[in-house]
Amino acid sequence: MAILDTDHRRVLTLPGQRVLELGRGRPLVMGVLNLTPDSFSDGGLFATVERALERALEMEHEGADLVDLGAESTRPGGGVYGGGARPVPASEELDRLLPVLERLRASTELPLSVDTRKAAVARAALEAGADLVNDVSALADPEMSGLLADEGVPVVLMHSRGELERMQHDIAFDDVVREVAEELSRRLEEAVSAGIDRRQLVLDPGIGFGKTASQNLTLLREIDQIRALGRPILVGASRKSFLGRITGRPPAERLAGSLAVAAWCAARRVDILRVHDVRETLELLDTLEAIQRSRDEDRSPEEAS
Ligand code: HH2
Repeated sequence: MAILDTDHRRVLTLPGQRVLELGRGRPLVMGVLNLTPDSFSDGGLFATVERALERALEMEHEGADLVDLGAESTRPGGGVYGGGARPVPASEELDRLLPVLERLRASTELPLSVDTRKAAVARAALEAGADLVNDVSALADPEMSGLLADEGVPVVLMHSRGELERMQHDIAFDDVVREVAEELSRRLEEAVSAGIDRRQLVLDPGIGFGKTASQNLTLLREIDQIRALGRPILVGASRKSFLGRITGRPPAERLAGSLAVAAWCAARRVDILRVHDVRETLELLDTLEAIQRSRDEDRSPEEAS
């Protein structure tokens, strides 16, 4: 089996005739830009417009394929996360998001996604030039699916259960992989029934959202079963607390664990990796790809044909 598979090309269509090509041989790297005071690993770091712009352009320079702007922390409540993030009203989310998004859009063609659960925020972000919507609630806002069907942009549907505030208190799966796959499949079909183009939908198992550390590991181990739903897969495991359980490290020191997950996912043809450490993740993926390519180049012409 090829480590980095090139036979699963798919295209997400962005506004303005632009595309995101998936399955080109390595996962795409989505850089995280948290415009929040309270995100679990980097809250407050990019809280000024200047600092946020600088980080976004730095990620572009490092080779990010897209950048995900989030202005509300989605840190779940309970367990290692304590009380969870404070929900913010749409007006506050927009006050954090729009000044950065507008200036970023004016400076780069890089695909920009908005990480939001609110249709009002998604609408304003798309008007300001966002290209895709990353919804960790998978269309819980009743206005969201209609908006996305009309806009026709790519959408990430992430698996989670229950309210963020209590999510880590109420964990109950008999078979985490089967149940996540079934629930994601239901959300996928609901999205399609609501008029969203199936070809624009990306699925995400929601690592860290209402799952125990060992359930997160099981989902990663069995990620092929989520891929079997037939849509591109995004994984967001970067710096998450299950990595801290393994390595004993605080969020900002979980690079090695995050890279291990990236390598695992690349070998299983995950399409998009949502990461804080863009440069290091790309160096890892480039190295995997070089090993793969060297094997192809070493083959004799007969073997390679
Ligand atoms: N994880 C976080 C936020 N958004 N989106 C998707 N699709 N998948 C994820 O796993 C995911 C996500 C949480 O990470 P982060 O943004 O770093 O923290 P916070 O929510 O505290 O801002």
